[in-house]
Amino acid sequence: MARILITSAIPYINGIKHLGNLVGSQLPADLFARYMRGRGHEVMFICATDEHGTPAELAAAKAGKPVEAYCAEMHAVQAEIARGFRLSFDHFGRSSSQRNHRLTQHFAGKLAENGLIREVTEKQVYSIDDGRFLPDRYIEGTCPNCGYTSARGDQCDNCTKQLDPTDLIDPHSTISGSTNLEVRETTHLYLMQRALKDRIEAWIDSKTDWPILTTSIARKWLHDGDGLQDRGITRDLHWGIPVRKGDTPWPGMEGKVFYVWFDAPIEYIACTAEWADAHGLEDAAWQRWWRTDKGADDVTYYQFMGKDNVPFHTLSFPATLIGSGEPWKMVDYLKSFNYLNYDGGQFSTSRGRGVFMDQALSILPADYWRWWLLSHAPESSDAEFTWENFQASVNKDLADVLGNFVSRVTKFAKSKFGETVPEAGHYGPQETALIEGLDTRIRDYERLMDQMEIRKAAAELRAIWVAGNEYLQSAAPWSVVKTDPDQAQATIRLSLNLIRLYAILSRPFIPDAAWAMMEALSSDDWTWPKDVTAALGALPAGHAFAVPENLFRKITDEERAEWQQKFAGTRD
Ligand code: B3M
Ligand code: ZN
Repeated sequence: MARILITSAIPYINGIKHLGNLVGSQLPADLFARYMRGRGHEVMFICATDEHGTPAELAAAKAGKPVEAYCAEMHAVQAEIARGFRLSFDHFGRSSSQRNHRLTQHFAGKLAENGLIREVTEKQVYSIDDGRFLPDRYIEGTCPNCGYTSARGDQCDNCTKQLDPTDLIDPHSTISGSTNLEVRETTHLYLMQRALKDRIEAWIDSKTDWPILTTSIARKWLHDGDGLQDRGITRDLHWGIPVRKGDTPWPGMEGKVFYVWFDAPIEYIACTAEWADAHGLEDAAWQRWWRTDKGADDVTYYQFMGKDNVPFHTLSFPATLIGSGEPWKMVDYLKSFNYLNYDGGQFSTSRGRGVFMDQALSILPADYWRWWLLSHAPESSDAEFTWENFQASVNKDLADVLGNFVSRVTKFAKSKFGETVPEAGHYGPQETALIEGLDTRIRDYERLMDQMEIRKAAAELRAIWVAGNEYLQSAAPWSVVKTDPDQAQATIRLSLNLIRLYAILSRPFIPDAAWAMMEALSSDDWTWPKDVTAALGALPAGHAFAVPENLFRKITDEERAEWQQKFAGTRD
């Protein structure tokens, strides 16, 4: 039994995520966690809400709520939706937790102790009416180059000229509209990543089995332009983790907080500590996942994220961990994803274009979405959600192939032989061939799942469902029963056992349907089928079963058209 640590990129607190966000981190991480548990390994699966930064502050202000209350509320909303999608986190934490405050301050203290922090004084725009410094994108004014009146502090969207906020004519705050702005000096902490470049590079070079998508992004950031830059890790904001050196104050840093991207990945560790706290466990319980001097040397750590998050996980977070000089567990395998597009364009949170997680669950159960998203995961390139494709995939794979098999077998069995596994007959050449074929396919499925080749694993699982259908079609117990009832009983005995096998294999993708199949077979034996012959004998003759409700329904053309219309854009 191995020990597997899995983290999903932690979603920002402001707003509900769309399906593209879901398939880029949380959902594939869940698939992998469920699979590894199914194989009998010890799994720790961690996710949280990413609660700091200006977007959280502004969203709270827009909602007319104090930021703490807003975050608490949105955390509960996101946790509920995660449960709806059956995301099986061991803990869904919060980056605003006291655990993360203490750990983030601890790391900053260690980095300073090791001479890896320097102070930089810079000029920034301060809004007197808002009582805060304004990040570049919260300042707008007239472009000195083209006269466009809504140019942002960092760039003019009209003529694309790179700007400095002080270049703008008639600048104003986009938060309050105030023009009462002035330039003030402010001092920030910089993490000296350049000093760690060689060690980070050597570490990335050692990851020869990582996907190209991951390593190419990391190498680009190491080498492009001037190479890896030192990075500001503090901000002049009210909401965030106060800047401290471990548990002592940091002179000159009063009133400042850590930059959200500094504390967010540290939350992976802090969240595991939150998990331990929630279960009344000692620190040793989380440290054995994270400290190589406390048991984590035999942990294999997998991270899941969208490609835009890769630089932070291959450079910045490793710089924090390496720079601390402490024996923290580093990621062993980083699985990154391209983007999922929506119906000929992009998902857009601001314009409400595409399907958002809450809306998805309001129209169909989690398994329908899980199956489509995972079997079309944007791995080697961007992928696209279309309603036609979604309808076809649900109707064919789930309803026609899997659902139909379960329903045909159980209904026929019940009508001819009653509600127990029939006992007569023997397995012949057809059954032997089926078992051999399944054995090969199941080993392939395991290999693909181990390698996190998600689309290919989904295709293999579907092929395993198809093999059952083809067997049933050719064994044709509904006609054989008239001439050789014993043979028909053997076919049905095998097919009922096959449903249980499908429940186990399908569970990482479609956990609710898997549960319904297992329940119908009055079994609770989820043992992974190492030996297919033995697995197909798990339900003995005389074992009771029931006909389950239809596992999947079909999506009609009318529904497809209606949903296409409904999610085309402009959500409130
Ligand atoms: N919250 C960005 C995102 O949700 C960011 C990830 C943090 S992972 C430590 O895409
Ligand atoms: Zn311009």
